[in-house]
Amino acid sequence: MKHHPSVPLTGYREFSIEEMRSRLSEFQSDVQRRRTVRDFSERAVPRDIIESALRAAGSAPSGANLQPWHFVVISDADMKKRIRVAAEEEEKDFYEHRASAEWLAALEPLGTDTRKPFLEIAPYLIAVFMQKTGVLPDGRKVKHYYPAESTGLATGILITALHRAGLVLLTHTPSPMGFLNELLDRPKREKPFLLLVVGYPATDVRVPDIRRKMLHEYVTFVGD
Ligand code: IYR
Repeated sequence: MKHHPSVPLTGYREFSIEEMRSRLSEFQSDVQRRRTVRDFSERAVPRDIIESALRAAGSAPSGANLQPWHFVVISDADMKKRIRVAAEEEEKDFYEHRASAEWLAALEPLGTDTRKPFLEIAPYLIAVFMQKTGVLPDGRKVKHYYPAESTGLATGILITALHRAGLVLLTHTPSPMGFLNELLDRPKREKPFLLLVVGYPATDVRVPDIRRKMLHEYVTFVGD
């Protein structure tokens, strides 16, 4: 094998099978409590909480370790308003023209519509961008590999970290999201991936009465 620079795996920790079970049981029930929320409180969240969660997200595996993601954290009231106006414009077109009857029927149980007040009410919006190409420190442009998979993995860690911190989120996908490049001054090589809405839930918030699939419905084991 060709030589490549390496270091010892100092961060690894092994647990007994019992510890594995109890750590996973705690993690699983904590993660399973997560619900997507659409009604937020205006209550502020300290910025260091968001930063810590983003540090966790930045640990995600990525194609060729090129870390093809960029997160824009928005708390500025004026920018939140501009994002709301642009998103509602796209959503109006979506709900009134572009969405198929089948899509609208699938959304019915969620009760979503063109109004997106949470974009102004929640203390933080996090715009996630996927970089199809990157720029090296010397200015050379490089191709990124598996940018969607990598950015999805980082976003999953971010959502889990913020949930574990006791915050709620909405994974919002105004479509199309090109307006985010313009408003947030991001280059064309970055594609908007998702808009996360983050904060505390509104008092007495309610969520759709929906169920999650059982393990056997989404897992197949081959072997013991
Ligand atoms: N982007 C629209 C519609 C929408 C689409 C899906 I798929 C959802 O899971 C929820 C909403 C909106 O945000 O309202």
